[in-house]
Amino acid sequence: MQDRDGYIWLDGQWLPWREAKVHALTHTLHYGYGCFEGIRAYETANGPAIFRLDEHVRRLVDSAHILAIDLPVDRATLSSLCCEAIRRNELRSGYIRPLVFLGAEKLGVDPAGADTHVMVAAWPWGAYLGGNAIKDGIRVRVSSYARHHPNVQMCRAKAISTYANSILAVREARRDGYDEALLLDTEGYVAEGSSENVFIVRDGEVLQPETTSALDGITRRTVETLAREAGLTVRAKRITRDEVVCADEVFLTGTAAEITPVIEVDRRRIGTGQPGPVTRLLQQRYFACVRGEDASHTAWLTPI
Ligand code: PPE
Repeated sequence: MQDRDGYIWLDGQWLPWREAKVHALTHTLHYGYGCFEGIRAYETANGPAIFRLDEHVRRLVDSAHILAIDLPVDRATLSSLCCEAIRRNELRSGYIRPLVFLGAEKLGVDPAGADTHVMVAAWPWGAYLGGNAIKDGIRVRVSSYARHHPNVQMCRAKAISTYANSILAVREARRDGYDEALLLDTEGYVAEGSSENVFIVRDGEVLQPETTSALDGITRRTVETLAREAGLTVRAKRITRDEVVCADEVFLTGTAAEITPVIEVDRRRIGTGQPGPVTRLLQQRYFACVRGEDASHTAWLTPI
């Protein structure tokens, strides 16, 4: 990642990509305290546009607030930096990564005295879970690791530190030959994927976990709206792992993973073993929105 052309915004300036560096004693590098966002820009007929930028920037500000980190930049500045990251790097589509971290001004767990730093980068990023994942679906295992309890880490924040949990889970899943992990919460109910929210479909009803431990995903919220507009019932409830394996359809949602069908969980086939009709319908509607082809949702796009 480090050896590329392009520009990264770091603490007030656009630096050449290779020069956007931090010191080895950076507080966040030692203790993982900070937060970030993951945002996609898509190619539309009118040039690149960022999908649901306001919601992502708002979640970043909320994440910082949850962590009690004072941001040195406001929402409007963050939004314009995201647009500028696409523009400066001459991307037609891409993934934008704003990151808030604490600096090398001091070490020791208490961050008092460490300055807040902000970085924004953008680069091209294709299918997150592999070339055919979106078309053919993926195989998932229930993780032996539980998703954070909300009193261990406050789970509405997209906090850097929560991702050690995601990394343990995804490495375990891949080591065992699966594509992705599905984490349960500490009570044993379905929470989410290592970097995606999860939905199941049963008898035409779209169900999502009623959980306080999953990230409040923006793709999840988009899918909820699109499913309702398609006349489907969407409901949040506690979901158990046996309900997942007995579902007609299962899919994961996330900015990076978009809408990825799950065709197998713990070596049990889901439905027909092929991505199902509800998943396909929601994929179609989602991709129409992000590409600016759905006139009723152009408000979700910020043209660059
Ligand atoms: N849960 C987790 C734990 C998560 O990381 C993500 C996004 C989601 C749910 C879905 O949220 P949303 O993107 O708002 O729909 N994961 C981001 C990071 C992926 C990465 O590898 O980095 C993403 O999809 O951008």
